[in-house]
Amino acid sequence: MWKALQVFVLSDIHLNVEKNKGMFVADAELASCLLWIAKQEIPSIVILAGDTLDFLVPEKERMIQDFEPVYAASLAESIVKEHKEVFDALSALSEKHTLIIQDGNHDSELILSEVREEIQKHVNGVIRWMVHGEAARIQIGDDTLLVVEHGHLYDSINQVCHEKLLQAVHCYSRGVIHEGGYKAPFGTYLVKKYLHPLRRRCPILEFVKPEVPAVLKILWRLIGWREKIKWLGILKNRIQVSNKNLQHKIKLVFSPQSLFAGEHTATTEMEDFIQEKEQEQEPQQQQNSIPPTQESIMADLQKIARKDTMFDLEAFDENVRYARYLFQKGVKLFVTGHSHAAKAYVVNPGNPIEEGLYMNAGCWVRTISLPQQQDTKQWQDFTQKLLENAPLNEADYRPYTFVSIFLKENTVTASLCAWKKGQEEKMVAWERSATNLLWEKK
Ligand SMILES: [Mn+2]
Repeated sequence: MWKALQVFVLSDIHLNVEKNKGMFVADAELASCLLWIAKQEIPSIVILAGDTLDFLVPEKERMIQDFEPVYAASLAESIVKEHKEVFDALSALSEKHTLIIQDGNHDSELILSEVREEIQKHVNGVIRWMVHGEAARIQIGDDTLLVVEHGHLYDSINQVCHEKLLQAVHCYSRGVIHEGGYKAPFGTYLVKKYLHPLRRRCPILEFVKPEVPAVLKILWRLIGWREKIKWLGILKNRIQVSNKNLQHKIKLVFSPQSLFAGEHTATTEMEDFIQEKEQEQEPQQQQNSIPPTQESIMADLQKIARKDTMFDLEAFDENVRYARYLFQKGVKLFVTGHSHAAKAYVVNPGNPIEEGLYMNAGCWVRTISLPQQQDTKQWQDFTQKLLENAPLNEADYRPYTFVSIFLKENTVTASLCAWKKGQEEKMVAWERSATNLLWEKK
């Protein structure tokens, strides 16, 4: 376990082989943020909490396999080269602060030592790697235990089987091919097989958020009916299997009697999607003959906008179901990423034993807010711009975010910050003092 007076968490940066296009376009902003952290006087722990690199964006248009060790190191080299400014800033930061890099579902390749070395080469300080899905535990002051992890282990379509992945690495290191051993999560398959090939035709796929429902709905209009049937089957199966595994894993660790008492009845977005598609009256073949139009995409997005809580900092997200169990075990602050949706709220408020602050650090990927009004003209303009890949208004893009935590005079302050015009802007801050021991919004 680490101890620290100050911690910064950045998640879901998604550095990939592309530069100034695609989902990550924030080289200058990120570098300035990292240099600002580098200049902090208090020696700090800086955690890049997963999906820092994105190995799913292919270098050339090609179908990539579940796990490609040979290709991964050269891809890492290209990524570092394309984002030199960012790695220079990381290097400066690592000389003064403790730099931890955790794995996520887009950079499971960090499990390979040759990939880590490729990154370490460009960073002067020692990088502390956590690449087997484990969480980081950090003690802040005497009373606040912080846990940080990416969060993909709680997401049924993006759960990585770390045991199988490690077996694949064992085989690879001996020159043996691990046939049929490791299967990438369904989300990875979705990105590799559909999202990347289709994004030329439909560029909005890569930055429309909330990611899962919006992308699925648009993809749904672009794929054939055979695939639709196959998808529903796979999605359902994945959810059942992973929910079972996860419940089992959690039961082994936490007190079983309190598990899922009425909480697991909440359906996930994915389950809603499956239900909606299964209930649709139209025969699937017929659906397929209707090409996606601006109207149909607009209608899908409007539906999503009505339920969109992506940028409501206090809207519950799915990780909170698991945060509760950590809080019962004495964790006071739980920080994740993965969903790209920044969050900060207290779970079980006022209960000195089970209370905890849950935060999602958000992301550094270009994301857009869907219009919140019903105004048809505004929606038409918005959808048209999206489809033409034309620049949107400044206000349509959401800010890049991170979490900052520090101890001062026996009080821990945890803030969700936006990085705007080279400066930190606090979106919300919570405090927990050694005398009060409960989280209070500042
Ligand atoms: Mn992720």
